[in-house]
This record gives sequence, C-alpha cells and structure tokens, in this order.
Amino acid sequence: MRSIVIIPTYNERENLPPLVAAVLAVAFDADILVVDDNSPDGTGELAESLAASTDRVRVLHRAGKQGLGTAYIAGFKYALAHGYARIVEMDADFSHRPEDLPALLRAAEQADVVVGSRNIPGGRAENWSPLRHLISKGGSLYARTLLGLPIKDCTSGFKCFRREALQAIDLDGVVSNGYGFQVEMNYLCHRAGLRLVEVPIIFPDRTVGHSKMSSRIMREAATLVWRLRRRRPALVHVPVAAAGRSAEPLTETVELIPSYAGAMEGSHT
Ligand SMILES: Nc1nc2c(ncn2[C@@H]2O[C@H](COP(=O)(O)OP(=O)(O)O)[C@@H](O)[C@H]2O)c(=O)[nH]1
Ligand SMILES: [Mg+2]
Repeated sequence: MRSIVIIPTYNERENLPPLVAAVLAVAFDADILVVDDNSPDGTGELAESLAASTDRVRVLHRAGKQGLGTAYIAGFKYALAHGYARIVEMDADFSHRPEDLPALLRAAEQADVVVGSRNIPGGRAENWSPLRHLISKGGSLYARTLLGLPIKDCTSGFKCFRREALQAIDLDGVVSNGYGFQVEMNYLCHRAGLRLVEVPIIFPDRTVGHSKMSSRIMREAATLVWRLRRRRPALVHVPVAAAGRSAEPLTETVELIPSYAGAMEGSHT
C-alpha cells in the first residue's frame, strides 16, 4: 500500500532539496517522483543526485517545458505502472506544506479523490491581496457552479487520488494543461461517479523562485469550463472505485469534510 508524491519542477533548484527531505520525513510510506522539464537552472541534475542517495526518490526527465498538466499525466502513468495505491500531486515551491500531506493521505482511505482546500474551515491562502482572493474564489465559484462540482476549491493542485480513481478516467483524453487541469480532473472524476472530499490546507505564497503561471493559462481555465460543459460525459450514478466504501461511517481520527456539504465560500487560482 505505498504512496507516491509527484512533484513537477521547472527551475526549482532552491526549493527541491529541502522539500524532498521534508516529504520523506513526514510521509514514511511514500516515495517521490520528480517530473522535471529540463529546467535551465539544473533542477533535473539536482533531482538525480537526490535520487542517488535514496531509492525513495525517482526522476522523470522531459525534453523541455511542456506544462504542468502533461507533467502530471506522465507522473500518473508512472505511478499506475509501478503499482502505487495513492498518488499525490504537490508543487515544489512550499505553497503545499509537507505537514498537510498526512491528512491528505489519511482521507484517501475513505474517498477516491482528496482535494487540499483553501476554501473550507481551517484552510486558507496566506499573504494574498484582496484581488487575488477574489479572482481565486470567483474562479472556483464559476467552475463549481457551471460544472456542478461538489467541492469549493476547484483549482487546488494539492491532491491525492486513489489508483482506482486514475484508472477510472481517460488520462489521454485530458485536454488542459495549466490551472484548468485541476478543474478538468475534478470534473472527470466527479462525472465518473468517484467520491471527492476536501481537507483544509494552508497555502503560503512561494518565497523562493518564480511562478510559471501566466494570464494565458488563466484564460485557458476560463474557457475550458465551457468546453467541458459542452462535452459533458454521462454522469455515472454508481460510484466506481468508491462502491462499498461510500456508506462507511467516517472515523473520528480522519478529518474529512464531505465536499458536497455547506455553502460556497471561495477558491484559488
Ligand atoms: N515539469 C513542469 N513543472 C512545471 C511547469 N510549470 C510549472 N511547473 C511546476 O509546477 C508547480 C507549480 O507552478 P508555479 O509556478 O508555482 O505555479 P503557481 O503556484 O500557480 O504560481 C511548481 O512546482 C513548478 O515548478 C512545467 O511546464 N513543467
Ligand atoms: Mg506556486
């Protein structure tokens, strides 16, 4: 029952070594897969030297910058091929705190997809301007409303999938690559009848390195919602991987917040 934490990197040489050390320490049953797109700053070689010091770290090298979405798809395929039971998405820049990882993994015992959420009680983004909060929360409200998603943070990239969830969707059919990638994955999982839940996360701003997200990627996310709505795959009513588990009572040790309960509070971009 091993887990794998997929960390896509593009120019993250200052962040990667301390992040890898923190993840290995906090999630003792998890391995790490770094997916590097031939970072000009040498992050790929650095990842190789980390991999040489422990068999818990693996590296996938891609020829050039091909975007976050395809990096994750490549990572998911690796994880499925290597038999991992739980598959985590995590940014390299410490916006996703290693200390929140155990709660994500625990919640995956009772859900197919666990979304680290800034928009439920206990979760938040730190040091954001009011405008950034508005764009992020507005974006989630938009995606949630138009696509009928059962979660409040639709663009979060700190997530855990059970392998059955990734097997239930067509990874080669995913069309988006930036923020839209998270929305699309949520939508495909939801339409496949999988159980999505949210756990609260604190999302500090990156302190080292630079964001690679652009306004083009935000526009992609905005138009994607309409494309997904038009394409709308049939909603599966019987949960695929969650069958037999969805009726289980939640244990007190798992801080699990059913994502379909309560009113909308907001999101991130
Ligand atoms: N492999 C790969 N990683 C990427 C790419 N673009 C961004 N990343 C990584 O994806 C994560 C999130 O990107 P970031 O720039 O922090 O986005 P932001 O948090 O939305 O500003 C970081 O770990 C980046 O290094 C890409 O094209 N390829
Ligand atoms: Mg970031």
